[in-house]
Amino acid sequence: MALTVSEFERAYKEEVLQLFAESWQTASLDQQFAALASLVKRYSASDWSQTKQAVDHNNEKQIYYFSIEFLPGRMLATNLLNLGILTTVERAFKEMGLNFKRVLGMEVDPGLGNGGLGRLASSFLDAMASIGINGNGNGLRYQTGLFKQDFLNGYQVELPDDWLRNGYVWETRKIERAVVVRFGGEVNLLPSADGRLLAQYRHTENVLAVPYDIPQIGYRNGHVNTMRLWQAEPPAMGQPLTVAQREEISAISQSLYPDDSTEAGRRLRLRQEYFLVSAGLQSIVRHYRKTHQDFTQFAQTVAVHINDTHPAMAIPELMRLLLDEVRLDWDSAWAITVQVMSYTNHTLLQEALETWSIDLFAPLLPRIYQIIQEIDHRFRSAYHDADPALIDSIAPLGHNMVRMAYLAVWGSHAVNGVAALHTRLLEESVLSGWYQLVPERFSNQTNGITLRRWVQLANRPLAKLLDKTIGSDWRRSPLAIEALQPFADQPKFLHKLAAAKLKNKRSLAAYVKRTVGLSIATDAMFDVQIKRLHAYKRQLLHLLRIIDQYQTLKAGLAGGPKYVHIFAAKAAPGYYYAKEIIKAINATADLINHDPEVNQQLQVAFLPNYSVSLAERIIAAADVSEQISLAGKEASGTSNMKLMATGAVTLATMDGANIEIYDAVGAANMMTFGLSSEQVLQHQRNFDYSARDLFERDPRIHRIVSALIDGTIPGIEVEGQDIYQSLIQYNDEYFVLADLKAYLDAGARLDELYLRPEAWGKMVVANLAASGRFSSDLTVAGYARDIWHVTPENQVNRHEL
Ligand code: 6GP
Repeated sequence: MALTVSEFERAYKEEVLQLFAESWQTASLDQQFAALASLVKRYSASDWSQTKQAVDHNNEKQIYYFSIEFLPGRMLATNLLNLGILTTVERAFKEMGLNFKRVLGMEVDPGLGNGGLGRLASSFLDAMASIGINGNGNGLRYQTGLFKQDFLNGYQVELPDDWLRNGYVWETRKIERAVVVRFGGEVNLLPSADGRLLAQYRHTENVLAVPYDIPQIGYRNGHVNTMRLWQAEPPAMGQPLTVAQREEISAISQSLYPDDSTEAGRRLRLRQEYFLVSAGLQSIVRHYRKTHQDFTQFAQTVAVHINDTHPAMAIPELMRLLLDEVRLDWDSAWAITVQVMSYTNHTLLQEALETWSIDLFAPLLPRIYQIIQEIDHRFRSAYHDADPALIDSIAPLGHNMVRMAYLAVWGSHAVNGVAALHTRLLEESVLSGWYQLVPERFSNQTNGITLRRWVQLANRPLAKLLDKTIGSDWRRSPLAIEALQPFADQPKFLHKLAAAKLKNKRSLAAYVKRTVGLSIATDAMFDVQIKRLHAYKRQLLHLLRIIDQYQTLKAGLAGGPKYVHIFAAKAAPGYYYAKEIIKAINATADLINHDPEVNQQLQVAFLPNYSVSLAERIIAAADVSEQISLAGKEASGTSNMKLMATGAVTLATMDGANIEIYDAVGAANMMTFGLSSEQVLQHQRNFDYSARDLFERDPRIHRIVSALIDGTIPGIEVEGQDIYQSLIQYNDEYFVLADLKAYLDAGARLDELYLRPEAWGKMVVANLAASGRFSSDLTVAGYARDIWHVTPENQVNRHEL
């Protein structure tokens, strides 16, 4: 949008006055933020309304991205950037003498997600708007997020993440669009006038689903989509409810990821999932009916994407609506449903493949269960000629369970994994039976990231340098950054690149000092591992390398470059082992940071409360990106992409999207090590891996691992023992020791390169130049082409590669 500095200033001052009856000079930072956000929302309002009108007017296809999680991060800077007024507003703030950065910092991170899956969902919403397709988010408006993490004596402490306490400036409550979602009760199928059965519900628990809409502004294209979040409320009318009943209703959208280790927790989770899909689909069907007489056009105008299995009940729910409310026959309803639905799998971990016991499921969702039974029955009949054992093993119902992933594949026309290796492993293992049956449904769509957020906004020094060096095309066309490659040989440019990195390191160092009181050396190599804490991600492996570095320095041997190891990770509240790793890292950090014999060379910072905003601070400052999951476990990873895109060099196993980063940058520009997924599988099949052997035979491994239990690291008597036992006694399920030697060697090679700034700079440039292909704009263009069958207004294409 066109806006001059003085126009903006005038509007802003007026906004502060109108909202708070305050002059802009006396307004608090919170008020300054709220006024700016409110103005931005206003600036986007007409585009938002026009985008919605155009959709209806032209009968354009809409994508609905159903996800139990979103992690949008702060939105203000993104919205300013995407409206094209970021620099104008910055200038105005400077003129007014207001602190723009601090105002941005007043925004809360929405507590709507846990990790990669949620962040990906949000990056897709940004991408859909930015490439100009009609793509809307459909999620839940959790009152409280996962938790706020702090450390007490090195232990994780979980504090409530009450992120909505002061309201959320970007949302609009749309009570007039509320729908009713029904749980429980009885369903009777009664004959009706049209000769078919009519489902009649009795004694249901009715929950009002109230939507809150948030604009999703596209990058400088006037396209504004909607993220719709549903809140559960007791209905205004009907039977009076007890306090307990009202609470049970509100609980549905109360908090993200309730503890699922209890039956009550599981039931609540199931209620959340159904609430999400039923509210979303009811509103989609209602909207469609406003402009259409019949359902012949439905699959051409609506696509529903199931983001992992949590919303897989969208399949039987759409069937329910088409059968019971629209009154279609089964075959027509099923044909529409399969055309509308598509499903992305995000994990190979067995424990994350959702199943629901029928005992829990059937009474809570009787009609949905009936429909799933029918789906299962018809699936089995359709394949009565096939191997019965195969069909049995992949049917939607089996072992007294509803198997969500299988339901999702059968009810979708397209199924995809999130990196090439992941998709292949889905086809070969987790979903191999399905792949045999319907191979044509499978495709790979490698994840992507919002480069605008991670480079344009979170790495301003780099962004400026890119503009000066190759012009600003890269801001709109991600692949244009390839033009940087020739600069790998220009020492002057490499110098500037290093200077930009140093600037980012200084900002991060100031933040670390402020928050945890540690002064980190900005002339050190910043070695970063940021992601959820999980055994398969192997933060433990990283810790063992740190212990090795510590022992080397203590032995008086010359170390490599100066190191600052930076961690950020939350462990699930019930994940005891992960919490022990956190404690062990913190205890080691404490030991090292306070030891004058080593702390000039080596430091460790575990930053609490990993979040999108914290990631924005860390990533720009990183030199090394640790992507060291056990091969075959990390579906894709996305921090790997964010880090390489801001000039970090990747130290990685051949897992997930690391492999594609390797393909993009070449062997010379990334350090890989460790077992391949095939080798891991071999060992698991042959039972020929012995961690104890390695421990006993290799003196270095022996020395490192022993530090966990011999008092080297004070304060981890219990944790050190447990971790030690997980490695030695229980044979190291995640092959940490199997990969340790190769990891240490790879680290040493990286050290050598780091000590040669030109060699390092070359690698950094190669990474930057190759980063464009990991833009989520391109990923989403792939979904649009292969899965949703829509054409973006703004053409972007990975096939340009
Ligand atoms: C994650 C995967 O673990 C990660 O590898 C991937 O990059 C990300 O999804 C986005 O695709 N999975 C989840 O967060 C999850 O909850 C059920 O999977």
